[in-house]
Amino acid sequence: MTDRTRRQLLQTMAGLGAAELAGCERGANKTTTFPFENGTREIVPAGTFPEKAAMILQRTRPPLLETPWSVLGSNVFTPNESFFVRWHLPDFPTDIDIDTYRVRVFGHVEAPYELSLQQLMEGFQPIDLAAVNQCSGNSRGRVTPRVAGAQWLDGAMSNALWTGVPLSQLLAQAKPLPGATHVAFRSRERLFAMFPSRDLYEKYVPFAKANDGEVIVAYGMNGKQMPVLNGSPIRLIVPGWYSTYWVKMLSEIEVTTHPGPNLWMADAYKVPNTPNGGMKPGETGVEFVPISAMNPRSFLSNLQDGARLPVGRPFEIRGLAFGGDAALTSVDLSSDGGASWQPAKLGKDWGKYSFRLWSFTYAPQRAGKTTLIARATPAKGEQQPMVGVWNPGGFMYNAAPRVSIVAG
Ligand SMILES: Nc1nc2c(c(=O)[nH]1)N[C@H]1C(S)=C(S)[C@@H](COP(=O)(O)O)O[C@H]1N2
Ligand SMILES: [Mo]
Repeated sequence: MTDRTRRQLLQTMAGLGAAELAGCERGANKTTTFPFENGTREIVPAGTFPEKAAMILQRTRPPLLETPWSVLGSNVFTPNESFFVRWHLPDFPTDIDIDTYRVRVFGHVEAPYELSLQQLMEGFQPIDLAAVNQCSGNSRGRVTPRVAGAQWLDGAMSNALWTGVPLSQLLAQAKPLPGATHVAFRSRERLFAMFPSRDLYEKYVPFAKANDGEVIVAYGMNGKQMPVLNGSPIRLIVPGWYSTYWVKMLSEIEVTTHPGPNLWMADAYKVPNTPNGGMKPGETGVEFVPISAMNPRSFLSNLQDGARLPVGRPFEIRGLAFGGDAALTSVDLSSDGGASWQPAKLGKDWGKYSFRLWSFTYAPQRAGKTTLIARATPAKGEQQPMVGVWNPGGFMYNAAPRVSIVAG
């Protein structure tokens, strides 16, 4: 993002005061049906939610909006207006005064300070970084046995090119004291808090991760301001980690000497302390830890179960994939139940935290039904598994996608 667009961003943000959450008058809207029980969802038309295109409605207040696969599956960067939305608390600000907005950097530091948006944008060297924002519960509807929580299909994730200031620069200016272990991030929802211990969104990230130079306080999203619902004017980007850490409307950055004994860290968003975050349903004595790094995933974009393909004629299968918290090294396809694999052609590499498009030319050899499986392999860590992990939160699901086609 150039200096000029940064200045323009400051100006356009001034217009945000008008953004009001739509009253959601809904009548005979379209629906879509996900491939699981109780899977029918309404598709709300463009403009139902401010700055948003047509979205799959999971919940109105606070909004949970899933990105339609027709948009997600064919774009390396998800357009801002189609980027998925997830809020936990109903009362978040929809009216932001960019002149008085401040972010405070304080806590276990020698030199606490606060910044206006202008100081953040003009006083530091920004970077651009492509990164997938994925909800820990993405694809929860596919988890078996079923678990409670938002029953997303695969659209609780999106990818953007983020512009902002590496958090390491902001921390350096505050001069952290010896003994700092974590950094806490809080958002503007707390200004609305009636019960401060619960009505506040707060996450803690280990200090070393927060200070790694890739964690960003972002103000730009795909070269534009971010929609209010995606955290305007600033949000945290934790590349490679689930989006529960990507605090929107960020207003406090506190260096701490503890991991945060609050609801969001101690109770919610915890996974079994096993290599893949999975366990057996009903298993006891399992140790739980806060969720962190994402695992690899691949998706098929242009084939649905039951698709008919002519025998012998090449068909270009398309999809997208990402490596989780490591680079994606390959996407491979199998048409024999996983006995043998052939590599897909990978599209442009936008960096290790980004979506990557892929394609694979497939010509069915004989008539009949065939199951195709796609599998992502990251530079480090486990390959995408054939069976999705299970845990009581329905987190980290990443089974290799499969689709049955009929050749004839
Ligand atoms: N302030 C604030 N930030 C938040 C949340 C929230 O409820 N409040 N939810 C988190 C979770 S769990 C998700 S999945 C992402 C969703 O980001 P998005 O709405 O931009 O897609 O925001 C994260 N950051
Ligand atoms: Mo989430």
